[in-house]
Amino acid sequence: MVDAALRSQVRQWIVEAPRITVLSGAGMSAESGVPTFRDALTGLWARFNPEELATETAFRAHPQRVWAWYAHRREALAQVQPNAGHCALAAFALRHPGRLTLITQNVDGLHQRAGLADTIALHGSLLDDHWLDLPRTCCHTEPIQSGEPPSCPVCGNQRRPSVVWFGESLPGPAFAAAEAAAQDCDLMLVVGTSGVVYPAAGLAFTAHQRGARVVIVNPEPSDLDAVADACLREPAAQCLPHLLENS
Ligand code: BJW
Repeated sequence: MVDAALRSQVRQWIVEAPRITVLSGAGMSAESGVPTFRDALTGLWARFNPEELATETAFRAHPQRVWAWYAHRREALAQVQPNAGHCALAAFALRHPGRLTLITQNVDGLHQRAGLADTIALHGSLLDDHWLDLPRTCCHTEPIQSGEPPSCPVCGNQRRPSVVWFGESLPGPAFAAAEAAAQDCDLMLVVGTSGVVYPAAGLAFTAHQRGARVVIVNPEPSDLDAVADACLREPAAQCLPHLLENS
């Protein structure tokens, strides 16, 4: 059941906060029809071991299988739209220029499609790919050979999805911007993440340690609840419009 008093308290905190940072995860896009990772029944990893798909080692061992899995997810994205939660965040940012910074772990591009072009994407993008190994001259000059994965016809270098796999560093400028936004905010909204993947999850601890209020929007408990000033146990697309509209 919705806790109307808590929601209204959080609305007040939003009104009062000069700088708001949002950290979103897969649950943000669940109501758009994008599966989360760790949901026991419908999550992307309910049937797969992440180690077998979301690492560079897995890609090198089984490039066709891993490429096909990402290609399937990329195609599925063409069928989905930003939901009311994405739109409420984008509309708020438009009404309050410079006040909201959005950090996402999501690779689906839905925040950007909702209008938040300057979203800080910590884990890359499912819509892009790049060379697996350092590109040679031929990779730049020859037309890419189609296939699963596509490759350079001369040296065999393969294209890989531009997402951040386990064991890989996050894009440096994006992570630096995210850390600055976590350090400098007055309120952090943590939406739809289990909070188990680092260093992204650590941003909520940073915000808390620096004195910001931390509010979690998630129907289920998460690993970040310990640092939360409030946990709104609601789905993002229902909760965010109530929190952000007319403020
Ligand atoms: C709803 C909802 C609704 C549902 N509304 N909510 C410190 C401690 C321990 C380990 C580490 C550490 N530091 C680094 C590590 C290692 C590792 C890590 O974190 N491992 C842990 C899992 C143990 N991290 C890394 O390897 C990172 N790199 C790194 O640290 O580099 C430095 C380094 C270099 C060299 C060697 C070692 C370190 C990289 C992490 C990359 C993560 N990549 C993935 C895959 C992307 C590609 C792909 O899409 O396939 O990113 S993993 C996956 O998890 C994906 C997500 O962005 C990420 C987070 O998941 P998220 O978003 O939280 O989703 P779920 O499914 O977990 O949760 C969904 C939530 O939504 C749930 O809570 C639901 O209840 C909720 N929900 N419906 C609101 N309607």
